Formats: sequence, structure tokens, C-alpha cells
Amino acid sequence: MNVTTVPTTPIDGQKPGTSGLRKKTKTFMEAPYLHNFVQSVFDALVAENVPVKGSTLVVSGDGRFYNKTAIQIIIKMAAAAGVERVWCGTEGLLSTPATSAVIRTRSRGLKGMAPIGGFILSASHNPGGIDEDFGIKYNGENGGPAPEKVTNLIYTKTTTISEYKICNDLPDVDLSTPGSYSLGTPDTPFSVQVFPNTEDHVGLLRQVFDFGAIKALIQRKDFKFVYDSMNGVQGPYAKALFIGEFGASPDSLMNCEPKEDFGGHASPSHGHADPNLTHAVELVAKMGLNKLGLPVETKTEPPDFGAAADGDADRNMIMGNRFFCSPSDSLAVIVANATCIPYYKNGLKGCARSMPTSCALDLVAKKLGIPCFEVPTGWKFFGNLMDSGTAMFPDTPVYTPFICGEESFGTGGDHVREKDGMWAVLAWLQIIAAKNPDPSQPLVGVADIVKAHWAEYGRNYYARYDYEGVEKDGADKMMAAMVEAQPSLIGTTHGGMKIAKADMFAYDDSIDKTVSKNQGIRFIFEDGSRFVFRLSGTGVAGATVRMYLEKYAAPTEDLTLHAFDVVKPIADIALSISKLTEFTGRTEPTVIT
Ligand code: VG1
Ligand code: CO
Repeated sequence: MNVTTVPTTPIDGQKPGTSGLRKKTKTFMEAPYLHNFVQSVFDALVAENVPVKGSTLVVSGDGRFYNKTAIQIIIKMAAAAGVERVWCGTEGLLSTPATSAVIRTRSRGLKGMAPIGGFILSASHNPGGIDEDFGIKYNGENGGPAPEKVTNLIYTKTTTISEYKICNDLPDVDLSTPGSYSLGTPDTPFSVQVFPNTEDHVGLLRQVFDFGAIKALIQRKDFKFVYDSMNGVQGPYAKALFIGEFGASPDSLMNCEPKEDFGGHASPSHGHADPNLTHAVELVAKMGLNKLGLPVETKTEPPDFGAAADGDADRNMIMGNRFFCSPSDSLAVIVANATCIPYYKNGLKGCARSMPTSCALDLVAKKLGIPCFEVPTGWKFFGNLMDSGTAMFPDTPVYTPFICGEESFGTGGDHVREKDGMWAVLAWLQIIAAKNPDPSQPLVGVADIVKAHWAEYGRNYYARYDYEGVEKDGADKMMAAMVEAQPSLIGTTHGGMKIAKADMFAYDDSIDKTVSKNQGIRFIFEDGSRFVFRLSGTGVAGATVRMYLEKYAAPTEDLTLHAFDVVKPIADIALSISKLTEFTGRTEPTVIT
């Protein structure tokens, strides 16, 4: 194999954000943008003493525009870096949780072949297409997103890079058919192995759940469900599970052909494969709701259960008949009922949420008597907790089995090291199955389960306002002004509510001893109600301000109100304290979820 060394110079702005490097697709298409980043990852791995030479590396993505081309480039660069085997899902498709599953489990029984990690080509819930977004993320040997220590090193490498290496002579690999393609020489073995993209993930989920019980629920005549893959990578997985394993009718699946533009502007979601009330337009209408989550008339009775995934299938939205379950509530309900799921039958050792996620989880953890961790936004922070007590951190407590989640429609467990959209849906189906042991009785559905949960724990009314495409300078100034004002605001009263605590959230990782600062501005009132401000780390242009609002109502209070109405007074206080309109010129949020 001929290795070509190509001189290059650093490109600005290749700093991975909340979940990898995301930029306009055309930026990635302009050589050497992708090459510089990929080489910087290899350079960082070598600096960290990761044995790249002779290794196995997973490379696949969510199927968005440029996915296949990028894979071919990375294969050629991996060969030049001394990687011995590249593993790809068929069609170059692997969902984010499936990549994690492949890294963690595919080498079982194959001695010495465990991957050092993998590249995930995805900008997740961001729209795809030549004029939209592309992204790349590196996950390590535990199957989880590289921790900050590594992403910071990758970034440093992008600022000093002077050359990249590539085997330009290698032919493009046919990703459509499973098989092993040997491309190396006897001296420098190199092969690309293509395998069915759903195999490992489905196999892993089978070990977590009781598929028989889920199948029996799906087969019930009085149980109707619909699953929306939103034209993202989830389609093949949805077919393999719902049709292949559970015998569901193909009509239950929507948008299950992966598309490079997720349906594009002409589609009902306008190409936003993002499962929420605003973008999952078709599913929300089918479930008998409007985009505020309020019940509406429908021609036919909505299904009992509805769910959706984002572009890379790590997110989930859960709905019942004319009922929206907020992601924070979904997390709390799953944890409260975890013993219905075989993998968690002996109870959890711990749970965690990102800081802006509602405190509903904390109430459950308290009752169960298990630790509940609060980490910064982004899945990479959960990984260390899940790995604690493993070979990597032998002296730390063991927190697995473990469940964690975020308010941004992400939930998952320790079977992988990513959030897992399908896991969340199967968790719900397993819980519903457990709550309905007698098929002759009327179905206990999502709304019943969530309402019973509120009656027991109280309800954490919650909403998030997003202000997208704001001018970065104004957003930065607003955040800085708030941080400065925080100390003087403690103890002051607003709309009858007293601020008990105000700070900038920092996270001290007890496992790897790193401190992550500037993780969100929080204001906590005496009664536990809160508002939080963060700037998004997944956008590609300008800034997105996220404002998170939460108000707790005890079981004795009215639990039937609309969340957006209940948190509105907190929104007014937050807007006045932040002077958001003054700093950004915005009077209305772009999206409320
Ligand atoms: C957002 C969400 C965060 C999530 C991240 C990646 O990040 O808020 O909770 O982990 O997206 O999700 P940010 O920095 O824009 O707020 V995905 O499905 O885009 O990988
Ligand atoms: Co995603």
C-alpha cells in the first residue's frame, strides 16, 4: 500500500462541541477539512498511547449526505495510519447507539480484535443535505464519546497539524454487501469488513429486554402503536425489531427509509429529524396532539403508543393517545419502573441526569435509595460513571446497572455508552407490558402510567425555550452579564419567588478528576423551581440560547395543568433577569419543547 503524505495547514474552528465537530456539509466537502480533523484524531490517539497500528476501527454514520464519501476517505486514512481492520455497517449505516454496541460487543470471541474506537459520521438531529449540516465524532474503546481530555487534545492537534497521510491508491469499498474486503499486502495487512448494520445492536437489546413480553403486547388486538424513524438511520433497526422480532404490521412504521436529507424541506418535518412536538409533525398529529402538546380532534382514534427517533437514532420521543410524555418525566418513570426490565430486575446501582434535566429523577432516586448524579449536558459525561468500578477504574464504586438521561429527548442505560432511542422505546413497551398482565382488562397506557407517577412523586412542570441563530456576540454578553449579576441576586424576590441559589454550574468528575467549568447558569428558587441558561454546543452557525424552566408541584397540588402555562411566570422572571431581548433582539423563542 502506498502511503502519501500530504502537507496541510491548520484550519480554524475544528473544536468538537457537545457531541463532536459539526459544520455545514460544504465545509466538510472542501478538502482538506475532513482530512485535517481525522488525522488530528489519529495524532491525538498516538499521543495518548492508543495502539493505532494493527488495530480495529469502526467507521459508519447516519446516512446523511456525504456519509458514504467521508467513509471512503476515512478508510484510506485509517490504512495510512496503520489500522489493520475497518468495520462498517452495510450501506455505511450505523446508528449512534449501534456504533457503541459494535465497539463494545462485536469482537466477542475474536481474540485481539476489539476496536480501539470508532468514527461516527453524523450531525445527529441537525438537518442533512448538501446545504445543511454534517458532523464527525470519535468514540473510544468503551464505545462512548471521547471524554473532554481527549477532545481537547484532538483540538490542539488541529491547530498544529502540518501533514496528513492517506492511501490514495486503495479502491473504494462496496459498502452495500456484507463481506471482508482484503486490500492490504502480506507485509501490511488491511481489510474492510462490512456486516449487517442492525446485527449487534439488536443482539444487545435482546439481552436487556424480554422480547417475548414485548411481542405479546404488540400482538394484542387492542394495542396500537406507531413508530417514526423520521427518514433517519433508525429505519433498518425499526424494521428488524418491530417487524422482524415482534411481528408488527409494516403500517406501524413511518418514514423508515433512511434518506440523505431526512426528507428535505418539502417533508412535514422540513428535514429536521428531531423528535419533538415541533418537528415530528406527522407523528404528533397522528397521536392527536398539536405542537403545544394539546389534544386535538382526529378522524380516527390515535394509537395507544407513539415514538420517534432523530437522524442518528440516539434520541426518542414517547407519546400516548393524545398524551405527550416529557423527556424528563420519561426518564423518571423508566427508573421508577426499571425492575420490570429483565436487565435491571435486581434494581439499579445508580442513575444520572444532565444539569438542565428536571429534578423528577432525583425524587425517584431518593425513594429507591440510589445515588443520582448531576452532570453537564452531553453524553460524554455519563460514560465515566458507567465505567466506574470496571477495569478502567478498579478502585471506584460500581454504579452499573445504571440509567441516565437528558431533557433533550435522550435516555439510555449502561448496555452501551451512548443515548439509545430504541432502548427507551423498548423500555416503555416493557413497562407497559408489565402493567398489563391480563389481556382481557382495559389497557393501562402511557398517560395512566405517567399520571400515577405524578400522583406518587409530584410533577416537575418543565419547558425549554430555544432562541436559534442568535448573534454570538450578543449571546456571550448576555451570559457574561448574568454571571456578574448572580451574587447580588441571591436572596432577592421576583414575582413572589425568592432566589435561594445562583451559580455557574461546574462539574468535578470524581472518576477522572477533571473539572468542567461554564456548564450553564442556574437560578434556583426557595421551592426548588429553577431556570437555567446555556449556549448550545451543537449548532453550526451563530449561537443558540437555551432557557430551561422548571416548577415543582407536590402530589396535593393541581397536576393536570399545561406545562408551558405553569412555567410561564418563571420564563418572565428569566427573561427580565437575563435581559435577553436587550442583548439578542429576540422577543419570541424559535422552538419550545
Ligand atoms: C444538545 C442537547 C444535549 C445533547 C446534544 C447531542 O446539545 O441539548 O442534551 O446531548 O444536543 O444530542 P446542545 O449543546 O446543543 O444543547 V444529539 O442527538 O444532537 O447527538
Ligand atoms: Co442524535
